[in-house]
Amino acid sequence: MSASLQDTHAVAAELRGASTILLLTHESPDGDGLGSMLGLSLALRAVGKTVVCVVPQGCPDKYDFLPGAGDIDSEVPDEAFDVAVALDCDGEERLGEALSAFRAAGRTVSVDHHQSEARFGDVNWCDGSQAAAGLMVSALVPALDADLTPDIATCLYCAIATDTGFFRFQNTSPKALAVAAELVSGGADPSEIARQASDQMPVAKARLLGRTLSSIETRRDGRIVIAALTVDDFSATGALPQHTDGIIDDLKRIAGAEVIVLLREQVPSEWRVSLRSLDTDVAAVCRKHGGGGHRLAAGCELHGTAEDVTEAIVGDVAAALNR
Ligand SMILES: [Mn+2]
Repeated sequence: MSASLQDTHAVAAELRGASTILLLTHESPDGDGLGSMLGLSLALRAVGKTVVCVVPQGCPDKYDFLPGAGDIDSEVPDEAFDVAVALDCDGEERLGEALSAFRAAGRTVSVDHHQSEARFGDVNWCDGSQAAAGLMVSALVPALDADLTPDIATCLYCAIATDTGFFRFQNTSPKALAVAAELVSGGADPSEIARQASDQMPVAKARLLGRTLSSIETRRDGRIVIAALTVDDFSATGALPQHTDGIIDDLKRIAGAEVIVLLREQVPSEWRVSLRSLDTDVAAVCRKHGGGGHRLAAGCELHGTAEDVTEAIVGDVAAALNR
């Protein structure tokens, strides 16, 4: 049996043995985290488990269409569950406010596909070769003896589609496409999921996108593109932090850009820095500043003026570009 299959069965065995299960994902949850969580919750409920899904900040509006999204709790529960599962979390601190509830469970499980170590559970299935956590949950569904329903297929298709940039990023593997095809056969609607999770945006986000595009600076003959959003940009547009989701991917469309740096000021002088690259290892740059992520998509948090933070990151990015 392959290592991955062994891990699938170890996680499935842990879930079968539980009667109450808490499902969690990372802070500022994305389509992969939410789709994986909701798809797994529907499969577990179908085989008789009591399941609670918690997102401390609540489900971002754009993912309201996912089946089961209305059942997500924003309150972190007091009771201890038999098993808690962290999905798509590259480190237990990524659970944010839900970390205490995770730790309080009888057994803990981590299912993750980031490159950095996510082995913080009693049972861990961490596989950096998987394009999305949704692919891993797609394997868990049959391992739990649950049927693939259209609702589960919708959640898992959304997970895989969003983490592969709707099948355009480098992680778009034959396996990602094959599993997505199975999910479409199982009732997922690719056109509707793309419309909900990617194409449409609230007007506040459109205004924020406008400000992002006007803030662009370039370095190294346009190979590095930098954009910054300040606290003022959010208050002037009425945009929420969740509205930055996907904006960095729009910046990747700039011709000649090899590394994109997006700075978001969370509170004055506290910056969330997101990096995307075509080839340069930006996870290494972010690890140097206490962050992490994937080789081509990573992030960290820094304190200071926009200028200081930009210089600190751009210096390291420029050095990595030359390597
Ligand atoms: Mn993911």
